[in-house]
Amino acid sequence: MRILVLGGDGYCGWATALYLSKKGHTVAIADNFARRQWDHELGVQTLTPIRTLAERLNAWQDISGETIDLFVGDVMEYDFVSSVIKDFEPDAVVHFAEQRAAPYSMIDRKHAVFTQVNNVVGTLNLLFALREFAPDCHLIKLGTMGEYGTPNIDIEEGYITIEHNGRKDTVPYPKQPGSFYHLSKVHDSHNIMFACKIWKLRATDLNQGVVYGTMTDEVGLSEALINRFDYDEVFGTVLNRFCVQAAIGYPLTVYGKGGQTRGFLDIRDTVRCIEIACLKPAAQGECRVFNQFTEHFSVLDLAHMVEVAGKKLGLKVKVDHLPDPRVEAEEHYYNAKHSKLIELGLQPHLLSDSLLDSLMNVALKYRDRVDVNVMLPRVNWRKPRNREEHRTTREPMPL
Ligand code: NAD
Ligand code: USQ
Repeated sequence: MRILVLGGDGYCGWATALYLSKKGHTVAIADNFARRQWDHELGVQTLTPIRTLAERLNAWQDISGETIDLFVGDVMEYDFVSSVIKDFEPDAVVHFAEQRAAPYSMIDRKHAVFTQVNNVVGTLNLLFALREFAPDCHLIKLGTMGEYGTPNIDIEEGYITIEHNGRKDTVPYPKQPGSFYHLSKVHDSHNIMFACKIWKLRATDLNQGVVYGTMTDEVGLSEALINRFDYDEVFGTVLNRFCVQAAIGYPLTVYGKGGQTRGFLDIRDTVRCIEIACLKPAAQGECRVFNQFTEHFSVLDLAHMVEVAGKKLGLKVKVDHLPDPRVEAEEHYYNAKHSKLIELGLQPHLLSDSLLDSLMNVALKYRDRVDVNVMLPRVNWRKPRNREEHRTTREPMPL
């Protein structure tokens, strides 16, 4: 297949582009390197020393003999998106190219507005470009499990059948997201659903859980192909952060009680889920939704698992409870369905198997690069920064 990966310089996108290329698909990447710019803005860097995209693509060509085409540009520019679709003529577009950190979207007004404009406008441009130049192309869009929030009932895959005043209907599952970032994904989902209905586009909205790990078979082939591993308070996700904290003897930063429960998956399953979605496309006019995670854990479960794994490696791991900088339920019911990808052939990598090799060892290997100043949360959901605070020091925001 001809597969276009938007956001292919990022964490999920890079691993996916290599995986699909290795599988024999013709792959192209589009990216505007915004993510590298946000790292500069925040004064943070990935634990792993990632190379420039040009260097990585050359290394991939040398190692695999496969070429991945590169389009540099911003999906917020319609001319860019439409020209890529026209030039590359994809069978499938995998759309990762969004601002994806909840804390980044909660820094202040400017970051909230940027996140929603970047994400919603990029996706809208893509929908219009597909309608005009590639109406049969399958859109595979990365959404998030956080779109649903933490309702006190079971979470279905995208839609729920309800009976109301004696009548029955199947409707989109209610959304109660917990940040302006997560809200941007809800807006995207509605726009995609609407475009499929009116223009008969085909789309798969993947409500992905929190991804962990950095190694895939392809990324592991050479140091030159290494993927991002973020651990800072804005872009670092919880399990990746805990592993880095354990590797340097920093107390694990559990926010609040730690009963916050989320769906998680190994990055090796992310790339496989994308391939499954590509190979088994949605029908014309269909907007299907898959919940893309393999297991769920509470934050405290993860902290204890890291504690045990650390002990085996001779590390002294302490678990700390910080006041929660987010507004979220710290104890709640959580039961989300996630059977559709399994039914289509996904064989999950479970956390217990992969934690030590894939995560702790990477964290230990690069621990000399860790900046301890980026561990404490400074972004506060209750108190967005004002202009003065935005020109900030590295001091934690007062809670
Ligand atoms: P990332 O920040 O590592 O990668 C995103 C990439 O998109 C970056 O390379 C960035 O430069 C690019 N990009 C952003 N805006 C762009 C624009 N306007 N034009 C062109 N390129 C642009 O993020 P990631 O962790 O790889 O996440 C990818 C997608 O998966 C996101 O949509 C995210 O919401 C979703 N997701 C991620 C996770 C996770 O745990 N990482 C979990 C669930 C869903
Ligand atoms: N948390 C801690 N300590 C930390 C970091 C986080 O207790 O040091 C807690 C948070 O309060 C939250 C949970 O861990 O309750 C998850 O936080 P996270 O930063 O790992 O993940 P989140 O903000 O939800 O965002 C990440 C990705 C995002 C993706 C989402 C999937 O950054 O792109 O959409 O996971 S989901 O959570 O399913 O919505």
